[in-house]
This record gives sequence, C-alpha cells and structure tokens, in this order.
Amino acid sequence: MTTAICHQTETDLKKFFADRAARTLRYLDDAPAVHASSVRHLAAITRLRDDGAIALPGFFPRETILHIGQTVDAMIADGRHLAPMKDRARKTVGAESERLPLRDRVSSIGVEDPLVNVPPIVELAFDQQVLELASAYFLTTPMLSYVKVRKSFVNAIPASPTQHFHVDIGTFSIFKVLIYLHDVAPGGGPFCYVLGSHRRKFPQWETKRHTRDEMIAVYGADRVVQFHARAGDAIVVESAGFHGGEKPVTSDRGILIVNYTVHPEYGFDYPPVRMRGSDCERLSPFARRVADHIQTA
Ligand SMILES: O=C(O)CCC(=O)C(=O)O
Ligand SMILES: [Fe+2]
Repeated sequence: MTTAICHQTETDLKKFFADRAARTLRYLDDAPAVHASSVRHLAAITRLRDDGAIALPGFFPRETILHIGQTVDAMIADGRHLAPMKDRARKTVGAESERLPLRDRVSSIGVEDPLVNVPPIVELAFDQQVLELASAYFLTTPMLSYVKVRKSFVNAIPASPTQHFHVDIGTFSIFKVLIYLHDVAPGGGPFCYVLGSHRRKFPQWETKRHTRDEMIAVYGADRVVQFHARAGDAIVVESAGFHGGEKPVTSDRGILIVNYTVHPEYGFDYPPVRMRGSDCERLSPFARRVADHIQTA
C-alpha cells in the first residue's frame, strides 16, 4: 500500500502549526499548566497519538449523563430547541412522507445551541480533566470549536454521510470527545474508528466516503473497531482518522460530541457555538480561554 504521511494538505498543516504557535504566544501564561498536563496525561495521550482513538471508562458521573439523555429525549418528544432537519423520506415515499412520524423521516435530530439549551453540558465540555487532556494533546491552550447533541434513529432512511467512514475536514487536527447518552451495545449505533488511520492514508482516500469493507481491505479487520460503551464513558479521538457512527439497527442512539482544536474550524458552514454569559462568567480563567471562540447568547 502506498501511504501518505500527511492526512490533509500541506496548507492545512502549516496553518495548524502557525495558529497553534500564535495561540501559545497569546496565552503564554498557560505554559506551566499545559506542560504539567502533558506530563500527567502522557500515557493516555501516547495511546491517542498511536491509535487515534481511546476509551476512557467511567470518566463522567453516570447519573449526570443519563439525566442529559432524558432531557434531550424530552426535548425531541416536545419539538423544543431542535436544529433544522432534512426530510429524507420525501425522496422515497414522496409527499406522503408528511404523514410519517418525524423519527421515520429523518436520519437523526440535533439540539440547537446545546450549551444554552441543555445547561449541564457546560460542565462536561469544560471538565478540568478533558481540558487537561486536550492541552496535553495540542501542547497549547485548546479551543472549543464545536459541540453537538444528536439522536440517530432506527428507521428505513439510508445511512447518512457521518454514518459512512470519513475524515473530518475543517482543520488539520481535532481532539474529539464523544459521550453516549445511554449504554450503547452492538446494533445500537456504535461509533467506529479505524485505528492508526490518522497516521496512514492511501491514494485518493479523500475522494469519497468509505464502507466498512473498504476500510477492512486497506487497514485489516483488527484495526476497524466499534466502541460499545456505557453512559459515563468517554471516547476520545483524533478525527483526522477514519471514523463514522454506525446506523443503529436495534435502538436509537443519543450522543454528545465536543470538538477541541487550536483555531476555528474552516472550509464549511456551521452554526456558531453559543453559551449563556452567566455560564461563561463561572468558568475558570483557563476554561474561559478555551471558550474564546464561543458567542454569548
Ligand atoms: O455520530 C458519530 O458517531 C460520528 C460523528 C462524526 O463523524 C463527527 O462528529 O465527526
Ligand atoms: Fe466525523
């Protein structure tokens, strides 16, 4: 197999290095804390750099996560604070699709402004341990660049783009934290990752999204893993490696995903991350720097 070392363009790589350097200089006072984090979390970060994905069992309080899951389910049931969605059934069943329940018309539903509308998420997104790990990974003060909450449904809608194997565009390197909002077993739409694929690509890898079989053919079956986990576990990944959330077949899947980077993600449109001013004021000085790209609602 011919491999390319660089998973994105040299332009992305240089922008990453330049912006990380600028951020380090801007927040130079954080250097001792960032260094201490890199020492404290060396083992986990070494595994993350090697495999591209790690599971951290029992990372968050289980009750907090289950409660967030119930809150999100209630919001979806009531149609409150939901992100815009696409009716995917229209293509297959035509105008009749309007008679179907929402869960049969869309692949998934997202919550609008998760940090504003589900306040307990703020604690998780700015959790001290998470910020230390992200600092250790980037060796600078990280930036929270994106947060989403999604419920993916068991239905007849074909797999969506994020349910195929892909690499995240938007920056050279993303430290992505995935938190299931309930236990996820086989068939329950687990997150899948191709271990080591953040370090090793193949010609034309970027021209399309890939199937599981294609990933196995290139990387080997032992490298294509599903993350089954309990509510409270965290999965941390470098999303420059191939990944995707499997379409659930036995039960719907709820997830919270937070991206940390060294600069705002670029090259595509996404809604700005928003947070209540009062929540922002309660953050530690370090966390407030992590929040420097967030708008106050
Ligand atoms: O839903 C998932 O498990 C994966 C989502 C994803 O690809 C992403 O957030 O970049
Ligand atoms: Fe992705």
